[in-house]
Amino acid sequence: MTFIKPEFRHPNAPKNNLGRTRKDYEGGLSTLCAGCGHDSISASIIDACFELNIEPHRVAKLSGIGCSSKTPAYFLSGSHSFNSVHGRMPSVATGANMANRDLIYLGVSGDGDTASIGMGQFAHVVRRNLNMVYIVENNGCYGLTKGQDSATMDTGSQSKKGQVNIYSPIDLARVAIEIGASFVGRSFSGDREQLVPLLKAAISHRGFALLDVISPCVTFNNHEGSTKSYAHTREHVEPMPIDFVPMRQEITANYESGATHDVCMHDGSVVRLHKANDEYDIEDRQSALQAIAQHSSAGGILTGLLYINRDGEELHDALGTARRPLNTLAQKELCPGSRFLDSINDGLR
Ligand SMILES: Cc1ncc(C[n+]2csc(CCOP(=O)(O)OP(=O)(O)O)c2C)c(N)n1
Ligand code: SF4
Repeated sequence: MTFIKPEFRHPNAPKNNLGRTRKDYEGGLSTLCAGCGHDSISASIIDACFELNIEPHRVAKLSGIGCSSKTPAYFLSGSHSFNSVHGRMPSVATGANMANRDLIYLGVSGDGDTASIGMGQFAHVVRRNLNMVYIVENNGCYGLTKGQDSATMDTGSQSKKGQVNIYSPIDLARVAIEIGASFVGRSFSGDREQLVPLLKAAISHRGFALLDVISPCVTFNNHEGSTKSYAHTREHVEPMPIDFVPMRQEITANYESGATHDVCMHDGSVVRLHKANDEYDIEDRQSALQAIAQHSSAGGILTGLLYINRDGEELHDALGTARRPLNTLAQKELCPGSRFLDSINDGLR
């Protein structure tokens, strides 16, 4: 059977400030299983980029290998894209970002791609605070290779064949906070109301932003006994709702005073958090780690913006690299001549 994506769209479809419709942010037709959480995440990325008025050619999409890593083909067809090797997306992202700091880097990975073969690369891209959004589409299994357990599968979670996982899970959000990530959020593919503002905030953040998104695999890990199924996630999710107000837009929403907390980002945009009863300080690393651990040991899944550090230096700041993308530097700037080299050498004596 051949699937063709319909070209027709409503003539009065809403347009953003660039005069573009949502269709301009779509990609090819998805080949994932119907109902896969990854497709909902793609739809949220499309919404976030449309609403942020991002020109698609200003985005670079990067991924590893897996069903999740296939998804950049299904959004932003007008963007740059590189589908790399299993677990190696972070080094490709680092190289591309170092060469051209003017693009928005969106990395998409899976829990297998990140928490097993890619764990080493993940750790280093986090601690270097590379300016990128790193999305883990977390289904607790290796979907593409037919559902083996991944390292994020919870202890006691059952496979489709009834086998119980005996190992401790790796919580990527906690690992990332521990080793220096400057923005960490968790969400659920089925909660677009939370995921879209979280994506917008992550894109606006200057530095490394991890989004660990529970994204059920309907084919291999959506049964009773699995802790990454739609039913289990819906039942145990404890969302901290957020709004995102872009720079230059007035904050109009009116909430009861004391019930919200505004976090101002570098570019002037604002993340507005709706306080939960047990709200903690999301700008305090220890407090964030403690809150996530407490919710998880009580069987809950805390979602929302879990941690932010607005003062961290991103990699270009730390290295003092050229302000302009390397491909815009002319021969004269790249080779300023022997007198300039002599002055550098003199400065080092
Ligand atoms: C070097 C290497 N080892 C193993 C594989 C086989 N492989 C392909 S995808 C995958 C795991 C995918 O799992 P995940 O990243 O969680 O993505 P999902 O398919 O669940 O979205 C594996 C082990 C590979 N392609 N390359
Ligand atoms: S196998 Fe699982 S992860 Fe892969 S497309 Fe199907 S539902 Fe999604």
